[in-house]
Amino acid sequence: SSPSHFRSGVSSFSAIEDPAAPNQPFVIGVTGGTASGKTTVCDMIIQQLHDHRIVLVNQDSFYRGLTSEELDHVQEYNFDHPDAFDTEQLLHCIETLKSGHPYQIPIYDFKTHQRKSDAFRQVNACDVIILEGILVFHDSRVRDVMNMKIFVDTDADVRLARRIRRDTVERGRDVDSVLEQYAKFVKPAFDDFVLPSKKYADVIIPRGGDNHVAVDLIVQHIHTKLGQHDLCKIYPNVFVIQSTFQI
Ligand code: UZR
Ligand code: MG
Repeated sequence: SSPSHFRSGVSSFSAIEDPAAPNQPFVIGVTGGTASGKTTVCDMIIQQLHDHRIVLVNQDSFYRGLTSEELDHVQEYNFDHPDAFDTEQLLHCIETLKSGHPYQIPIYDFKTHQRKSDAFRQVNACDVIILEGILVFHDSRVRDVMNMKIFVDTDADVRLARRIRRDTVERGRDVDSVLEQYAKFVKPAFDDFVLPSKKYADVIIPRGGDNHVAVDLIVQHIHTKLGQHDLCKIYPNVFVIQSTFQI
């Protein structure tokens, strides 16, 4: 291969300086409005990348548990605001996984608005991290750990219809409360925080999980990038020599 080809492996320098550190995983961010099909797109990517070790990290897992005062006024609580998430902990999770160590992800219960006190989801070192959630593009520090940013773009009426079905069936809510919360918090936060983050996307997927062509293209790209990572593992010295030439 040509030297220019090898130069694309620059992200592996730190791994070479520290022989104990493995090659860093490829981090994909997936965002979009509520019920846009983020989870479906992630599942499709994971299925098609079956030959790699992939960890899916949901921003939902990093919801802060509500205090008893907040629970008393849960109708007033804005779950769609960036402050509802523990972003420091999310960053720590991604950094830990990137450095090749396992992490215990909290388990959040949408019915009680609490984290489970006695259980975690243990995730291990991996080749690919997919970070999914409504506000994963909001904080620049979170955006900066991503190698690829995907925005799932689905019409608001389709999303609301899905949201009603999901919250009533899976999250134990009634239709009136879902609609009230949508008008009061979900839609304004989408307009204020989610939609403006679309400009950071590398790829925008119309129609979410129905868009097989888009997902195929994304998977192709990830395969290419992971192939380059694999080259780093086989020829680590090439990168060191290349860096000397660049200086
Ligand atoms: P997705 N959410 C709840 O309904 N209850 C909670 O305890 C925590 C979050 C909702 C949240 C947001 N807001 O719109 C949605 N509200 O979960 C994000 N209201 O989940 O990305 O899967 O749509
Ligand atoms: Mg989801």
